[in-house]
Amino acid sequence: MSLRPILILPDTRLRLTSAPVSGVDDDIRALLDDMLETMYDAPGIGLAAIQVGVAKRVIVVDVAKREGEEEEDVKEPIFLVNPEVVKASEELSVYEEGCLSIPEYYAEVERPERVRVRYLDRLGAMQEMDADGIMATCLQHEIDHLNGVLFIDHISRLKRERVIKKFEKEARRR
Ligand code: GNR
Ligand code: NI
Repeated sequence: MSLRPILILPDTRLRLTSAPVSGVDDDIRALLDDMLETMYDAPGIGLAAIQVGVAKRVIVVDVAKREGEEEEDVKEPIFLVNPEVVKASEELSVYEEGCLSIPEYYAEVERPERVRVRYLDRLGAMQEMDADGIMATCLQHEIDHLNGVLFIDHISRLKRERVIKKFEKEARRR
């Protein structure tokens, strides 16, 4: 297992459409393990493969509560290959989102409150999961990444252009 560097806005690879995975083999499992380690290290609650420069339809999430210090080690990782939203509620909800590829910027995004997601697990078996709350938000945020979509695409154009300009300026300084 190893940590991989996370791509930061305005890296153009974040706008790629990731390709479906043809089968879950040991290489994909190694990628999933590196992604999980990278996500926990960041720390974050989700990560898409394109955020470490790999344009494959692979995500990891762990939204387990970590309120007390004692619960720091409670890990509930979920590995999703070729995830798709097969059903979304009409009811919407608003969450304050952030993204490891847009560090230290947060904004409210409105999305379906509940989703059903179909995916392959780390053994390649087809699964379906119903999610709500932060899990539903996180899954939609990650699946967006697979389509080159960032959470700032769901906010006002004024705010989006402002944050993109800020990160372009940062990138020029580095
Ligand atoms: O760590 C993350 N937190 C988060 C908070 C609200 C909504 C979505 C997320 S996902 C984000 C990690 C990330 O960038 N995943 O792509
Ligand atoms: Ni993100």
